[in-house]
Amino acid sequence: MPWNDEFECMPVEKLKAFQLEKLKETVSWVAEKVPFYSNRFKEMGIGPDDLNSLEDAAKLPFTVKDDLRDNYPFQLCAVPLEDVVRVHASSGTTGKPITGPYTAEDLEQWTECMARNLYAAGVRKEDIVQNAYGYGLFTGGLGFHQGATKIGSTIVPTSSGLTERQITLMQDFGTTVLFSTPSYALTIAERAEELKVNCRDLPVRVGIFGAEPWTAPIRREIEERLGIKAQEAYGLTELCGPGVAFDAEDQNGLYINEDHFLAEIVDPQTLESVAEGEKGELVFTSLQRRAMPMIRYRTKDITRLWREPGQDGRTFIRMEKVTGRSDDMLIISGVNVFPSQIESLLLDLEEVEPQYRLVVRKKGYLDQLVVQVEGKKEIYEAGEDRRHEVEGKIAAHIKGNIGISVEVDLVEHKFIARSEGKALRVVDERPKQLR
Ligand code: DLL
Repeated sequence: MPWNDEFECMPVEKLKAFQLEKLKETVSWVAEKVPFYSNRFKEMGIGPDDLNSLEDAAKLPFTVKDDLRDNYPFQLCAVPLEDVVRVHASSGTTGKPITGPYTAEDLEQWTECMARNLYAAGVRKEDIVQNAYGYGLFTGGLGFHQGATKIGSTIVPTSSGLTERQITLMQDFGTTVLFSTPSYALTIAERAEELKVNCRDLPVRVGIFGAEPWTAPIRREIEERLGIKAQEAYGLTELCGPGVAFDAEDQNGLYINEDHFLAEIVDPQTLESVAEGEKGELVFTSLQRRAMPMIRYRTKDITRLWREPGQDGRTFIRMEKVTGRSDDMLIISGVNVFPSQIESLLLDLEEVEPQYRLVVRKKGYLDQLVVQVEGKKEIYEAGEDRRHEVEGKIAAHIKGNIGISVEVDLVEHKFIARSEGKALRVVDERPKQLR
């Protein structure tokens, strides 16, 4: 049974009518309150009255991250600051941060979305949940905290880091649920193995992971090493944080909280809508947010959407696991490559650990990709010949599957810095103007 069957199982036609009503309300709200939007609507000659079906959302202008940066910190805010009860922010890797202000009602709705996510993963009142997402400006810590509070679970708010203490608390408190990024879950698993703690013997039975792309083989690796089910949370600061989409126990795509977010897929080049089921860039419009609603926000996340009757009667549209962002895509010898493709291929091979880094360099006019991956201890220590043999095997596996030639560097154990939050997978050493 879902957390909120009224919405999660709403008949599709009724859900769409609800979305249309909320879309019109949101467009009227921002047209009235946010000059940035009212100016754009005027320029395009569009307003709430032009929205007669959900497809008409495609007439609205897009919003991109730079719009948020240019209007930093609160120029896109639709309420006076005295009505804002919390501000989160995300810094990204370059430029100014972007802000996420919330009214009290926005916070409640976010909490509701998170409760749906956690409940679908099997979290209940009786659970002891260890929250190893960072608490602070990042939305992960407090977002998960609020959802678990709503369900009534016992929360252990460890935040990220201090890995040994995470493991001690898991043992001492009998943690049953873990929240963290997937890369931090692997860091915890590895440290536990070093400390000779067998996580599979601990009471922890489920984890909810997100905030960064992770492939199906990494999911299996986490499940195997921690002896848990690895469930998923997806979201972004611009919309609320985690709680935008979540999977259920069947792990078959992520249900989008459609009463809060209208999802579309567009071709990232032409920006035209693509047909349901086709891959492209995910675009969201907030439907109930008051402090800073987003109109057609381009996430840069690549996925596809489909609708079919879901687990426990859910009717929400589903999105495929996001394994890449359009801005993480590398073009190597003319071939488009996502880091996640390399990740999946590396995990096919038993000679390596799931710890890798992709370094992009310029060699003459060409882009060169160096795959640094940690060899299993016994392989790395078996000497140079064996290392070269494995490097050759990895390069051939990548060439055979995606057709690009890469240089492989089998590195020693712990060469790659361990992640406590979002892992850094790509290091771009090309001069800025040549990327
Ligand atoms: O990462 C919110 C979050 C916190 C989600 C905790 C899940 C768990 P941002 O820091 O603004 O917000 O980063 C948002 O992270 O556009 C995706 O590219 C990526 N991302 C988030 N969740 C997933 C996921 C939080 N499950 C950006 N799979 C998004 C793949 C994800 N990528």
